[in-house]
Amino acid sequence: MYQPRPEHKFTFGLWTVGNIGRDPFGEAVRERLEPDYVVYRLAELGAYGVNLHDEDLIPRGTPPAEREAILRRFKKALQDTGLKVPMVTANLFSDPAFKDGALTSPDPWVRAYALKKSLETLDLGAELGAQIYVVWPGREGAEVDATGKAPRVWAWFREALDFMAEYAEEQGYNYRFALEPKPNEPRGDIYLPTVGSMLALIGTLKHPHRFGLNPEFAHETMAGLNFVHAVAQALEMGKLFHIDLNDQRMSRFDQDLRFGSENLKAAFFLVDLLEASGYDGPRHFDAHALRTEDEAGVWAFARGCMRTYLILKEKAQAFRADPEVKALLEAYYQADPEPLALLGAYSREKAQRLKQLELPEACRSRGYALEQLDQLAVEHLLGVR
Ligand code: GLT
Ligand code: MN
Ligand code: MN
Ligand code: MN
Repeated sequence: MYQPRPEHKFTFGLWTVGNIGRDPFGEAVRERLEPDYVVYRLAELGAYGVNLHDEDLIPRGTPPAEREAILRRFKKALQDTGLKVPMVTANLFSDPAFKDGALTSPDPWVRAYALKKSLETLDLGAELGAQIYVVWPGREGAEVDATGKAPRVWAWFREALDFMAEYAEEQGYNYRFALEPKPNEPRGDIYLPTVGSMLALIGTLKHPHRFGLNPEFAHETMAGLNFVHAVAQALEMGKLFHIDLNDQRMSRFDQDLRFGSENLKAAFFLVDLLEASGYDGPRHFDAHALRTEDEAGVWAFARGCMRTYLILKEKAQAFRADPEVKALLEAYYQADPEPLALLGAYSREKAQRLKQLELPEACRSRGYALEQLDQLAVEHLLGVR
């Protein structure tokens, strides 16, 4: 029961299960895991794929011969296990050069270097078969507004994204670019804080069809927003290209907790939404084991993320199939043809009839039975139905 299999499309990043547990106050508590070792372990657990930053696989400054050896070992592990690399991304946050931004640094040398690193990561990903390229503008932010940078960063960021898309196109790479918003951390404020702000940016790019979202549960939650609603909007716009699943308490630092460990109800409705939506991309767990854990705890964490997802999937299906839920929902969505005939596309005739409309008094006194409906969801979650 609840055994993850590759067709569930569960993925982890090398940086997630490989997280060594450093935090701003404490040193590493775990050893770095070799990338090929991670591949074998994830395959045993039933994952579909492994994602990476350029530097997770090939640390900065690795000599070319060593780079080839790492790549050979990693590719062999992929071949032995059938694990995929669906997504890659450039680390544009660790290098001290990026302390005041990477693609939006005020220093054009740094902007050019960030772009070069992005192009190289596109090459690396293509070599590994990746088709999703995430851009997380973690350092594209500020603590100080005295620079007047806020109005300028948009052009820099947009130009860089257009550049990457055209490079990928010219190389014949088949990427979809997934942009990942976050409100703050590591910067005091990040310029692209929410799913809404990213969606708005996409419309201003040269090749908008190549760009979509990589929303993260923790990030919208940090901003006090409803992640399920954010994902629903991205889905409706055909812009959910990738998703980062984890958990988070509101208004704290980025916790990246095990999926479903904190906001079980939000996780339930998220799985309900995703599974019904036809989204067939990876379910990526961008989370890591608690700092209290050794390596056994890391694999328990990874198993837990996938197991909770599968349990919630089963519960969501049972909830939707529950006759009481169905009856409540049928009453909830009124299908009276009379008002429906007045809605939809504009016509002069409809506008005239709308002006004559008298709202039935029952619309004011009606109850929506949401207390019953929500209690049923809670009871499914608690396992008593
Ligand atoms: C980093 C960040 C994540 C992003 C990763 C992609 S790196 O761990 O916290 O939310 O998805 O660069
Ligand atoms: Mn996060
Ligand atoms: Mn993180
Ligand atoms: Mn993320």
